[in-house]
Amino acid sequence: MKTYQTKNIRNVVLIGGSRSGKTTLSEAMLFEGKVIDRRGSVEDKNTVSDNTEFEQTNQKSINATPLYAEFGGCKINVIDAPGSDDFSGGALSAFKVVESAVMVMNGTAGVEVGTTIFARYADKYGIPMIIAVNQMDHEKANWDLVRTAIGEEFGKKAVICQFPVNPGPGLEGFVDVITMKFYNAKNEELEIPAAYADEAEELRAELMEKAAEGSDELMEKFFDTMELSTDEIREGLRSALQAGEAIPVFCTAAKSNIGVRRLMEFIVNVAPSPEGKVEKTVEGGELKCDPAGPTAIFIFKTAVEQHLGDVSYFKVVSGTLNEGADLVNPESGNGERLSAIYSVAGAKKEKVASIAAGDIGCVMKLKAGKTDVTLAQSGVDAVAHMVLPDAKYRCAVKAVDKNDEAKVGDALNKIAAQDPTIGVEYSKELRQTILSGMGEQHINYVKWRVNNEFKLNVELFAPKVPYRETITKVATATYRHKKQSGGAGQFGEVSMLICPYIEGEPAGNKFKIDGKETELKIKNQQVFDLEWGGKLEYINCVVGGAIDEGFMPAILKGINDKMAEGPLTGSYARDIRVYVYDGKMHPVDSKEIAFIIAGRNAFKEAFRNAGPKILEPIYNVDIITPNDYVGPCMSDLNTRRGMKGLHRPPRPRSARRALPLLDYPQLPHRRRRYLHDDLRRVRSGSCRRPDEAPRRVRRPGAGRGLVPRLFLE
Ligand SMILES: Nc1nc2c(ncn2[C@@H]2O[C@H](COP(=O)(O)OP(=O)(O)O)[C@@H](O)[C@H]2O)c(=O)[nH]1
Ligand SMILES: [Mg+2]
Repeated sequence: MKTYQTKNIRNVVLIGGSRSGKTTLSEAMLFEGKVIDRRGSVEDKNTVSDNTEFEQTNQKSINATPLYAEFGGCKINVIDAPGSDDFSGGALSAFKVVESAVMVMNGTAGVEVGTTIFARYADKYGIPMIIAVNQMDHEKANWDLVRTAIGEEFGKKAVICQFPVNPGPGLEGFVDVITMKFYNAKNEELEIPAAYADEAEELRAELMEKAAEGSDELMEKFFDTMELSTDEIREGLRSALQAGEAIPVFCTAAKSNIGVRRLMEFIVNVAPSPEGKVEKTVEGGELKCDPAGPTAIFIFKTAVEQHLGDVSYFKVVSGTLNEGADLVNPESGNGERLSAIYSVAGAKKEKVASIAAGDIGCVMKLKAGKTDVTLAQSGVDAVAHMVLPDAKYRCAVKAVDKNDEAKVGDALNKIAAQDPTIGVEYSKELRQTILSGMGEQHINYVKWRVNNEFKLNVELFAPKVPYRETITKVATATYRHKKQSGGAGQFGEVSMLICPYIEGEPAGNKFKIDGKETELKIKNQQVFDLEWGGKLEYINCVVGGAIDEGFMPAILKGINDKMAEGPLTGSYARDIRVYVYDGKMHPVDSKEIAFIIAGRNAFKEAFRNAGPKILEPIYNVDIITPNDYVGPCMSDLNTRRGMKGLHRPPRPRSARRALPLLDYPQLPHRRRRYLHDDLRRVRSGSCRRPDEAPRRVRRPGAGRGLVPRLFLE
């Protein structure tokens, strides 16, 4: 294959709901681009894109597959992304390397949950979007429904560039209002049939208006003549598309290969090329997509492929990559030789001599073996890392055979290095390894990989709940630690008062101690942010040198030790104010260890008397569901003690409803408005497989008359 110049490259990702036809469309694009001479189908399990066993068995895409088609003098790199939110990591990492997205919509269903999810992502990541209304040949194809739904979802941004003639199994073709031609089922370009001329004129007028908004010049011309040429429409659409102001709408029937060629033509003519695109670097600098610039490639996907081992897919962000290039990873300093480089269409890989800036390719067996990595000529910074959403689903994982524990750890870490939406961490608090991902299917896929690729058996189960402990009242305690028999003696005595820490409320100094109104003299105070969320305020009120200043850190250490292992259940304690107001020393035996022990025990005793409470984590969740599932979703959430949020966002115009749930309920007491910043860890507690019956958790402390309260993130 020849080396394509940057301006002749188009990088697009196919996004959209599951089963809208992305994989089928990519197959048709490859066929039109002469990469394959026979179209496979999802049902026959022989598409270029869905080429892994898991994908073929499940008849759905799991991985984002880079493909290409040579068309109209251009190389269109097509990344076929999975449609399920569980595997959205594939689409989101593709956003890092494409200049536009084709949103494939199911012509029988209109706007689906997947459409909304991925349109939001495209908007968030600033990726221009083209809509392809697919399955126009399906017996249930409904153009009017889809068109209305598009209008409701995308408003004025959506510009209809095509409409179908006789949608359904007898689909005759599409009228295109950019070229003002009719494309029949054999993809031939014909004059528009008279019956559709008026509708075409009407849509063209709307299209011209939208295109005119693309630039001031075009707007002027449009006002003067009320007419724009086809090229001017293209130019205007390109600007509006790139600015995120226009979403051109096309129609396809990928399975019968109708309209695909015309869509590709539009991509070549109007979709942006990578030329001049600027990537930010980790150091805040910029890398311009220029074939004459310094060589830098960015790895956006890593996969283990049959017979090939590790394959790294990259985009040349700058410069020109030649085979045999020696590059370095600017972040680790490790060098890599790229002895052979390939153009890639799924499993089909073609060796090439060089790849220019903006193009996508792959390389095998890199030492780095990781995604989200830059390899560049020395002196060039790494490209800024991908920004991916936080994990939505967590579970605990362990090896079935205890002897495999280390191997399972290695396997999970390897998978996580390849897929940045997978997280693996050992939770010290829960004493469990927590595996996190984008959804249940995603986690199950990891399990499948561990079983099949690494030949190890793992068990997934619900993680423990990360409870917290706190207090609700003021209490005091005095503890004397004395060890004066045999060897060196130890002596330390600490008197402390503890009370709840309330954010923004200054520390008081008037308390009733031993039945006497007492005013404490605050000498100094420090507020500590606790590693597990919440605060500890440590206040020194010791008068008359009862305890040396030098022992104060030892007492604090004792308190910290006990807070890390709460007196009630061993969970972390938080939001407590400690006043050390008195104590005793011994001229010889007082030493650090004595005060650590005295601090720890005094705290423990005071805590027990201070109305201790167990706190249970709650989480904010946003749920998007079709109207039909609102009821089941609500009752499912009720079985999990879900609370409906107080802050309802405005209802979207479309048929679906966004239900904000578990939004901050207004709890009556400020003290309960617990702020927890260590989101990740706390969230790890809430995950449960949706198919699993709600667990009856015997909450710690329940038997002791302690009613768990909630704490909020
Ligand atoms: N009738 C019809 N069926 C289609 C079309 N495109 C895809 N399909 C079918 O829709 C199903 C899902 O297609 P697939 O390409 O896997 O969708 P993806 O999940 O978006 O990748 C498969 O059974 C396809 O054969 C189309 O244009 N017309
Ligand atoms: Mg697919």
